[in-house]
Amino acid sequence: MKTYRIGVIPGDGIGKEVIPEGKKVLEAVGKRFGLKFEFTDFPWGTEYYLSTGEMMPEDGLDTLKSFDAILFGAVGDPKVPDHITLHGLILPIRRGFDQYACERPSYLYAGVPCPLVGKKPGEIDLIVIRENTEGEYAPIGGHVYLGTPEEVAVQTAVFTRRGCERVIRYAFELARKRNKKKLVTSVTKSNAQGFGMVLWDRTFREVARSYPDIQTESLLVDAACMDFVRRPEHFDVVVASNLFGDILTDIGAIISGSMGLAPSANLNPERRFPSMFEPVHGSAPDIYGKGIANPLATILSARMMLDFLGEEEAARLIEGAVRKILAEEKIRTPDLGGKATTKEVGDAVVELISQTQ
Ligand code: GGG
Repeated sequence: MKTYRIGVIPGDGIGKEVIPEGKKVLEAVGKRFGLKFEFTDFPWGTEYYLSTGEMMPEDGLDTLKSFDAILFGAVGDPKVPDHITLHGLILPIRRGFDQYACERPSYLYAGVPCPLVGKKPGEIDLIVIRENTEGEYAPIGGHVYLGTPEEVAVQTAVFTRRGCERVIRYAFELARKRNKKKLVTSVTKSNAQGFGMVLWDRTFREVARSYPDIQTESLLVDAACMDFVRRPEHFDVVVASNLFGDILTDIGAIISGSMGLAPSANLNPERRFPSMFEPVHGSAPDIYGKGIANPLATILSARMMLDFLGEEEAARLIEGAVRKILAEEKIRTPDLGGKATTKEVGDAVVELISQTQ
């Protein structure tokens, strides 16, 4: 029996509620395909920080290195400032394991209410590739005269030719593989950010020359946000910096029905390190503890994990079960207008997976 070792970090808030559903679904699909998932849970996150002073142990990356993949929930808790929790857990993993390509698909499933008028199922079908290791998230900067009227804060965005080139190339390869509109849209704000983002734009044009079969366009981020709402059906593969990719994918999630349906894959495409799979949503302290968080973003992230591990058939089974549940419009959490609990939705996916011939 093929065994996959999965490091699991539920993290904070609803991360702790949705991750058990993701594991449950992986186990169910494993039974169907003769796959064994050995899960190792790590209690890292804000509670861990409050008792130890760090979000994860110093040797956390060494511990995770030997796993085949990482399943991550969410990070963030009102008890601790977000920049501490984010920079203490998730960002060091993304950077430390060189997970430079973050795939974030947005798809409008049948049965899911769309806030945009007149959109049909499948009409929104785009994928944002978010640069995941540098850009505006680089931990470079500082304060002087902290807390005084003279306080100064400097925050530096980092764009390297290598960093831009590899993520842009990844986007082009994906557009070829998807074989849909064969369009790659690059998003920057190079009229204002005249150094780093000009380097990005130039690199985009250079890489594009190697892909004559793929159409290209470059948009400023404000225009891209507008078009995500006005004509999302236009897009295929979108490649953007760390911050812009993050912002665009919240729009992508909400126009396709809910943050609770948006999965992501933080990939080290060369497979030198484990890749990490997580819902796009955060820890949602406003609903944590009610048992109503939508687990489908996590379940679809588990599906992306299986795809990356080469278990395409198992991945398709999860995708099919999710599609069916959404299309039936019966069992759904409140974000989609239903009354089901997190566990009930997870159970429904498991049941479908177990029954499907
Ligand atoms: N599951 C993703 C998560 O916990 N996100 C919290 C967050 O605010 N992340 C910021 C980011 O990914 O840039």
